[in-house]
Amino acid sequence: MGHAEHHAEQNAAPEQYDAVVVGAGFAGMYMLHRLRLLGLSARVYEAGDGVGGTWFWNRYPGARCDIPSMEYSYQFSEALQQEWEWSERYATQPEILKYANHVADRFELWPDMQFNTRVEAAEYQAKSGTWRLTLAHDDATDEVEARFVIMATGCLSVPNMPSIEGLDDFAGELYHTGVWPHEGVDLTGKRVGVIGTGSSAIQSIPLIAAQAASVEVFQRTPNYSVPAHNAPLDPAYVADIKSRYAEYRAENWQRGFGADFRDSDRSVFDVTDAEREAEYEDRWARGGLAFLAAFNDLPFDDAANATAQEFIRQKIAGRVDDPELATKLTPSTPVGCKRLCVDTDYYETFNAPHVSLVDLNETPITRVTATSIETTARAHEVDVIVLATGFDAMTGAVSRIDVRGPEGSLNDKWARGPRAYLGLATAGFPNLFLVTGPGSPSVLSNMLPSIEQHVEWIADCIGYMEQHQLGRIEADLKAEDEWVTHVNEVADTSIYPKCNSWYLGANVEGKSRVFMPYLGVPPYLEKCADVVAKGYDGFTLSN
Ligand code: NA7
Repeated sequence: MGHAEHHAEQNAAPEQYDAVVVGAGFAGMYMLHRLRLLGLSARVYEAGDGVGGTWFWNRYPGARCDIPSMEYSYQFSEALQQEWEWSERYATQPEILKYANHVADRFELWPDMQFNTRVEAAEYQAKSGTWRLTLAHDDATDEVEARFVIMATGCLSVPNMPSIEGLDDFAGELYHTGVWPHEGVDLTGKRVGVIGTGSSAIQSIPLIAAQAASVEVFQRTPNYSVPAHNAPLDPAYVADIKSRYAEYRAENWQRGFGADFRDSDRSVFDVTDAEREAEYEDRWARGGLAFLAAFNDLPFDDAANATAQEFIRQKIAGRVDDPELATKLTPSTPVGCKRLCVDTDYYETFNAPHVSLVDLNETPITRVTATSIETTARAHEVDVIVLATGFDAMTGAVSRIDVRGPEGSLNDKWARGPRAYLGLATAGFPNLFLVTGPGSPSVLSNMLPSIEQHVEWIADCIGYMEQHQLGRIEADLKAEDEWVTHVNEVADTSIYPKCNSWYLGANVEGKSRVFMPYLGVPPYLEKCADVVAKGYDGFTLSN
């Protein structure tokens, strides 16, 4: 019996929708809103028991966004952006989650969202031209059918669990930053081992250290971090932006990460050494990711990037008392090649006597026992292990759904790395859209505006199809191949392929090493608009 017949036998008449959206993060919520505006029936399925996506799950101490809150928010509704009050320069996870809930209330999204429901499979039905989805909830499975499927599954939604021998035998408390307990964790007086030193670790370690009796940080690769200089938002600053919000947002579109980035059009080599240092000092003093935009060649030119590396190295040396420890905390990779981190007192935390670093390059972890993390040197006895080991980024969530198109499975197609046209659709999978999928700027941009741009593109496309009574859209393989080649060519002109980052999938064992995001917001926006202007160039539309 074929896969399809088997399903049909299980459930003779699945519920029918025009569109199913997978995920109730910022992408899924806005997608639902736009589909409703088109007059379509739509249903959102979400594995968690609330909205917010990555902000629903990542509740570790210190979790906050490192894009300024005034631009890490929706802009589709002027009323919404005027009424919402952010309290700090960088919003905390609880505040972002509150905002997500506010949006769900304000646009009455709740009735069309179903929680605690995981989409396990999506199978294209050749006869009807619809997708049949298998849903898992409350120990039961269920099926629904939809003409369109939109994967709003997020770029950082599947935790990367390290395969360390004995981890399951650990008798103490074990947490992953990406699935932190909702009730919080009291670490008072505990001996804590933190594995990983990416953004999640760098944000949480100072707060963990404030509670714990001891903190041992197990570092495989040091990361560069720039101080956040977080602060309450100045009401005058907020009022100014709100008086010209649309203009402010438009500026964001000219830049990848937003207006606050103040992208420079100068090369490192256009200025004197003193001017260069002054620029770095100024950006360091203001804080945040904008450091990376000090000169336009930092992401592309090794010699230019080396000047930024040297500057941060000096800063780390100035923040850590023990010079040997400072050296261990100092990366040797290009700045920005792994995602730059933004911290509050990360390096200073290592000056406290109860905080120490275990350099896994010197003494790798051999196994975890019931009571310790063992390295080649010794057993480190701990009560709590915090895995700050990141995510199976960009493709993890989609790859955990068994997606089968008319010609085969998506996981087979993507076995040697994801292939998608504009990160919006993938050839062989009609009427299936990806929000901020691989090959779109996504994680190399401010995610919120990028999500909105994708949702609007997809909604406009479906609206166009409805208007012209077209039932089927599929990306052309040729257009997709050309786009994937272009994504790689652009990446190869940059520093990004030069270290083992999650942008490349290098953090996940066995994952193909392919650079997944597209580097360049303005050319990407132009390309998306051009595709539409040319009647969905690179796609085949039919009845
Ligand atoms: P990241 O940035 O992927 O960091 C994960 C960290 O965990 C990183 O330091 C890894 O070292 C380390 N890691 C992963 N697996 C292991 C094993 N097996 N042993 C030791 N260390 C390990 O994830 P985050 O959650 O911090 O941040 C993700 C993004 O969220 C961030 O970039 C922002 O965009 C927001 P490695 O560098 O791979 O050697």
